[in-house]
Amino acid sequence: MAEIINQNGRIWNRNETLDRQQIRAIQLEKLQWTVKHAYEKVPYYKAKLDSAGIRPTDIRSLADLEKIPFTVKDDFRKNYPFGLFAVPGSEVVRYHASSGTTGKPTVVGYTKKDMAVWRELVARIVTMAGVCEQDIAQIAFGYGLFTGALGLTHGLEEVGAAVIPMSSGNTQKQIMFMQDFGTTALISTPSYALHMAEIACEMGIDPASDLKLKWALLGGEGSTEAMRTEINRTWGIFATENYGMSELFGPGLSGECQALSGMHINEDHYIAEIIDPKTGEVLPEGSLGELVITPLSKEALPVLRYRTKDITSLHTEICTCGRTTARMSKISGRSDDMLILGGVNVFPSQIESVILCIEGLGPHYQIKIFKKGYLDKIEVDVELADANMLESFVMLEQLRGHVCNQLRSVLGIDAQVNLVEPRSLTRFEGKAKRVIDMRGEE
Ligand code: DLL
Repeated sequence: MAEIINQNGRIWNRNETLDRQQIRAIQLEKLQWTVKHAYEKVPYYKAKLDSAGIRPTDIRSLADLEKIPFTVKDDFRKNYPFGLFAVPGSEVVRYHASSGTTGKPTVVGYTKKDMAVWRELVARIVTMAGVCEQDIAQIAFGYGLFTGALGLTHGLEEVGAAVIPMSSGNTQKQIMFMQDFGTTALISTPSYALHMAEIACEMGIDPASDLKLKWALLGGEGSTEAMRTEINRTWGIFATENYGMSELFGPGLSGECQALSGMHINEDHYIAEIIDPKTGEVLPEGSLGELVITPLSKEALPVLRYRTKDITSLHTEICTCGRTTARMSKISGRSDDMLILGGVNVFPSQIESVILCIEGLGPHYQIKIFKKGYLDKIEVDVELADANMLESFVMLEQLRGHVCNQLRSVLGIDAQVNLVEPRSLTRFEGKAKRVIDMRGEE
């Protein structure tokens, strides 16, 4: 049961309301434990810290964190599958893995104690989002090695909500269950939430009025405010977003409360830093940069200063919900998926923001990048909101011209824009793949 109840809803754990000094004291104590644990139990970390000239006893204040070298995804690949584990296999009770686009997957493991921490972390996120023991939560993430589905299952059960472990896909059946079971919370990626609403409409069900859905907890991929607005409108709900990654437990790292002013980080279990992705320099509060996370409670797989590649900023002013934990802004892109087009840096999320603010366009789009001669070219396919628009060539051309102009003025890029029929682009049941980069293919 949530411990604190105020006018903005419940807070699961008092640790979410500690003052900054108390949070920092907990962080230091746990950081010292984590560094020692990694140093003593993981030969790879011992070698890494030795070559940086650092002993666990050198970590005397939180400022000493900066001395520790970063961990990157490649460290996991080099140590595939269990080289970074700090406990014997007999103590591991769960494995998960995230599929990379290249090479071996990233394997992660949990002890019994890790599982209890993970459950607690997700319970907090779920509570922030408004879900409680009265709710019926339908999980539309794919079950399996992905941490999203089981992670949310554990946290939702911890708060006492009833879980329907639907998995992703089988969309018509999802809608039928929503209707028949009276589902009140949908757990999915934002792109799949949009797709499900379309299928419901096709089935003659108005998602906003024929279902009991109140909440959506969206995560696993980014989305813009415009996409959230569209999800709220079509489903008639209040959607929040949450963030995490397999190497850092999975979901449970941070989530939005109902004040929607950033995602609260569970700071008694994580230290967050923002760095300049090019130089590695730590940036001051409020700066946009790459998120680096040091989890503080991981037994099976300690990780020091993990470079997430996700671009965000941190804010510590107190939130109206009563939580004192730092918040991270929406992920605005990844340092590794930044597109460089003729020297201009562009994040796919910026293109999405432009498209979704234009009336007449649906929320589905696809970005294709290719080379013409030596030049980078970008093509954006966007679905029209209404098939009737295809009938007026003049209107279509005007709209297309408007989209091109907006992309040019906001992002400084010249894109070929194709307006396509509603429902003609690929839909995704898991994480959406919006960008197809064909530059390496010639
Ligand atoms: O996606 C964990 C998760 C599942 C979080 C469900 C929340 C809900 P991975 O498969 O390891 O773990 O992928 C991690 O997904 O580095 C981000 O790039 C992206 N990501 C996850 N949540 C968000 C979000 C899970 N809310 C990678 N906004 C991360 C933007 C997100 N990107």
